[in-house]
Parts: sequence; structure tokens; C-alpha cells
Amino acid sequence: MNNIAPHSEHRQSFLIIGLGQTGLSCARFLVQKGYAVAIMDTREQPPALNTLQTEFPEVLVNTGGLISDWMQRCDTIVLSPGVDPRLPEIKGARAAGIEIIGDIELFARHANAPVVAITGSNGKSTVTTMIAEMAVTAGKQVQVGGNLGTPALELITQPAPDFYILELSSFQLETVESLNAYTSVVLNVSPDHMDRYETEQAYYDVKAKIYSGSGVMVINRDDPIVNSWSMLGREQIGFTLSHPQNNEFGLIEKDNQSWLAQGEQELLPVNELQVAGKHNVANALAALALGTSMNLPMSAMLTAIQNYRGLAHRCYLVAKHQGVRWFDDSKATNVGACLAAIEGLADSGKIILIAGGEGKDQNFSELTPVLDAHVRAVVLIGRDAQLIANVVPNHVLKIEAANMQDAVQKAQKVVQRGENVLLSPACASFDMFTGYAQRGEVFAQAVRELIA
Ligand code: UMA
Ligand code: ADP
Repeated sequence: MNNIAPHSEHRQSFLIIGLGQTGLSCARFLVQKGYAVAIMDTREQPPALNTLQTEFPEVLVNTGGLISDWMQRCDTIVLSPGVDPRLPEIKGARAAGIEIIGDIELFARHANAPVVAITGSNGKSTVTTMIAEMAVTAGKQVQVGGNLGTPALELITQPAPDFYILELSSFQLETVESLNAYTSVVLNVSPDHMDRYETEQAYYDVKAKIYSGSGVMVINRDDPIVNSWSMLGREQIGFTLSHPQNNEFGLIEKDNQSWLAQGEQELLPVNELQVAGKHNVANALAALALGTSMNLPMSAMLTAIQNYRGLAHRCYLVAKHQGVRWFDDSKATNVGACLAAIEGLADSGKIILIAGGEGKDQNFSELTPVLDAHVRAVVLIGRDAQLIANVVPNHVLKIEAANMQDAVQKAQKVVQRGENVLLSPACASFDMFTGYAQRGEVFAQAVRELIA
């Protein structure tokens, strides 16, 4: 038996890599189960170090680097999602035949209730919270988490809930083998995290893992890549922004308005949704399809969806002042999300876009036609501002800003009554902020100061 942790001679030994939220949740779970546990992190001062040492002084910890010897001597490595599996030490452990899993695989092995699993390049948190509200309205007990915030292993409760509802990132899906979700969805795919994957296809292949097993497949019929994954012989429910086929979910036009519909049955006028943009209509249809696969009553689902007000930092209306609307879409950390936000607001006036940050090796050229059609000025912030500047069409104003306050002030100088200012950066935020939430808050604060 391997021996990386004290007294581990007769117990299975786990080496956790990463001491953030996920690593801490894995340590709590594995120690409580009686396994031998050690932890490493490449950072000198990982965020959960103090908590871990207070709760489990006996757990062996190494910070500031990875020790290959420990990795080769454990039974199983549990990799945190932020850790790139291409690191040479991890490749070495894999080559030596050490089992490498992640927290979601551990969760899958121990979950005591059906799992509803949601991934996609964009819309995950929105759909996860929509479906959770539908299930609660239908009187179900649910536990909700994953990439959304609460690590999955912290959700496992006794007695078991009716459903676990998990938002899963591609990073988390990389290390999943036996999820077998009761129902799952890939909402859409578009390039993201290109600093982590060699090709777009490699990123998409990881997303497709959510469908492995025998559960219901919820399929976006409008996304040709996702639709190509639908498998003969598997139960599936589709959704589309077009007229629905068979008994699937989609949109129908009736009495001069657009309705959410199942087959030919209209369910709810689109204009009764409180969330803006076509992308949120797609999210609502996806949630209805998931809820149907969970046998939730339609009346409860429609009540929940009508009451759903959206999450902060997702096309969130921060202020309306002198005929100008200011939107915080800080969660748009990739090109696909930024495109959806611009197109979603396009019918309500020209846009002054604030964009930029850490570009994650994305190709920004897809922005050009949409900027061309709907955006009057782009205010550029952050490390990769120039990469976005390169794709801005000539007739669209380009304005450089030193920080978020400067960006908001410069946006105000150019915006005209009837237009929208949209923070939708198409980039990660870590060059300037602790995360997308702080970026959104700094934006909202700057807007409030400006209009005070
Ligand atoms: N890191 C190191 N060295 C290490 C371990 C981590 O440098 O040894 C760095 C990572 O590169 C990363 C950061 O530390 O930049 C955090 O990584 P982590 O794996 O420790 O992260 P956790 O604190 O466990 O949070 C993770 C998710 N973070 C990531 O996937 C980067 C959180 O999603 C998630 O809420 C949490 O688990 C609970 O499940 C955040 C996220 O940004 C919101 N997700 C990405 C996204 O949505 O685009 C995928
Ligand atoms: P995720 O959890 O996948 O990051 P969110 O629900 O938090 O997704 O939304 C993040 C951003 O993605 C939103 O601010 C919006 O700009 C965009 N978005 C949301 N839903 C969709 C969708 N279905 N298609 C494309 N973009 C979307």
C-alpha cells in the first residue's frame, strides 16, 4: 500500500491537488470517510490553507510547488478544476498509472439522489438557477452547486434530496468518468478557455462527456455541434428558438406575439419573461426541457419561469438615467457571451460597449460584424484591449480607458439619449479584478457615482 499521509498503510490514500474551495471540500469529504489524505498546491499561500490547517492539522500539506514523489506514491490524485492537467508532474503521474479524478467524479461515486447536470459555454448559471426554482416551486427538495459556487461534495446530505442540480464547467468534466446524470444538457458551445485546450474540438469533446451514461439528453437543436451528439436509442428532449418539431420545446407565433411552446401547445408569451434577450429565451426553453425530463408539473415550471428575475452581472440593468440604460454583463467572459448580450439588446438602441481584460487566447474576429451592426463606440480596458481594438470596424469609435472608472466616464461622454452602455467584456477579469463579480460591482459603483 502506498504511504503519502501519516498512518495510511491500511487505507486508500488520496492526494488532492489545489487548496481552493474544491480542494478544501475534497479534504473534508475524504477525511470524514476515513481515507488517508495529503494536499499540494503550486501557490505559496493558497486560499484555503489556514482553514485546512485549523480543521485538519494532521493532513500533510505542501505549498509552493508539486512534489512528483508524492504524486507517484498515492493511490488516487484528486485534481482541482483550476489545475491544468498538462502540467508535467501530472502527466508523469498519469504515465505511472496513478488514478486521476476530480471532485465531480468523487461526487458521482457517492451521490445518493438523481443528478441534473448543466454545462455549456454560456448560460449555465442562469439555467441552473432557473431549474432549481422550478423544482422548488414544484415542492421538490434540491441541492444546488458545482461551478456555480458551492462545491459539489458539500451538497451531499442525509436524508437525500429529490435532486442534485449541478452546474459543471469543462474543467470539472475533464476528470469525470461515471457521472451518469439522470438528465443533462450542453446548452451551447462556442470557443472559450483556449489557453487550456489545444483545439476547439478538444474543448467541445470535454463538454460532451456530460451526456455519458444512460440518462435523458436535453439537446439544443439550434447548435449543430451539440445536436450532432444526440444518440439514437437514448431518451431525449430538444429545444429550439424556431417552431418546435414533435413534442419538443420552441417558439410559436400566435396573435401577433411570440410564445414559449411545447409542440403546438403555447405555454407563455415571451414578453412575460422578466429576463432580457433571445439568449434568455433559449435558457428558459432549456430549463423547461430539463424540468420535463424530471417530471415537474408544467404549471409549477411556468410560475417559476415567470417569477425568475435573473442573476447579477448577467445583462443586469444597473441604472436608467437621462434616457440611457447602463447594463452590467460582467459575467460575459468570452466572445460568445458578449455576442449574445449585444444581440439581445440590439433592438433597443445603439450600444456603447465596454470590453477587454484577459483574452484567454480567443479569436475576437467574430465580434466584427456585430460591432458593425449594433455598436457605436467601444471603450477598451485591460491587458488584451489591443486584441479587441484590432477587430473594431473603422466607423466604430475606439476609446482607451485606464481603469473601470475611466471607462464609465468616457462612455458617458459619448453616449446619447436612447442608447445603452453595456459592460460585456468578452474576457476574464483577473488582470484587473479578483473576479467577474468584483468587476461588475466596480462598474455599478462608478455608474452610481456618475449619475448621483
Ligand atoms: N491554482 C494554482 N495552483 C494550484 C491550484 C490552483 O495556481 O495548485 C490556481 C488555478 O489555476 C486557478 C485558481 O488557483 O486560477 C483557482 O483554482 P481552484 O481549482 O483551486 O479553484 P476553486 O477555488 O476550487 O474553485 C473552483 C472553480 N474555479 C475554477 O474552475 C478556476 C470555481 O468556478 C467553482 O465555483 C468552485 O471550484 C466550486 O465548484 C469559478 C470559475 O471561474 C467560478 N470557473 C470557470 C468558469 O466559470 O469559466 C471554469
Ligand atoms: P455561465 O454560467 O455559463 O457563465 P451565465 O448564465 O452566468 O453563464 O451567463 C453569462 C453570460 O453569458 C451572460 O451575461 C450573457 O452575456 C451570456 N449568456 C447567457 N445565456 C446565454 C446563452 N444561452 N447563449 C449565449 N450567451 C448566453
